Amino acid sequence: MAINPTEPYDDENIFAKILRGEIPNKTVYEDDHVLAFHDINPQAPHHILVIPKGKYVSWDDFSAKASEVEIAGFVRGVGHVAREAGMVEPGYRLLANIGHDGHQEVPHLHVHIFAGKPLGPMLM
Ligand code: IU
Repeated sequence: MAINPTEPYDDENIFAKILRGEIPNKTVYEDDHVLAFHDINPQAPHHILVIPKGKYVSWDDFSAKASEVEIAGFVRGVGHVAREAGMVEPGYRLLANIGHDGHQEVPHLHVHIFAGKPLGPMLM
């Protein structure tokens, strides 16, 4: 079920549990600001999720409330993951779903990285 991006942060959401190490994940990269791991239900040959370590429901509250250091750390983390995975030359797609109409299902901000084949035009 899609979430409301203005709802308070839920400490029991699945990505919060992953960040606390309570649920296993296939980690691709981790630093002080981000955790990147393979999506459990990949929609492309390479499908990685990158999440900030701070408690942000969505792009909405992250962009409004996160510090400059957190924002820079997240943006740099996403770019680092794509570069390290060799995606830059063939190309890749970033996607963030926000709220009900954006079909966001997990209430912790995440950016999807899709790669590994020509992805075609953006789907609606
Ligand atoms: P969305 O942007 O909130 O719709 O995407 C949530 C993603 O989280 C989706 O691609 C799921 O396959 C993925 N995911 C996951 O990787 N591990 C989990 O335990 C759960 C969801 I629940």
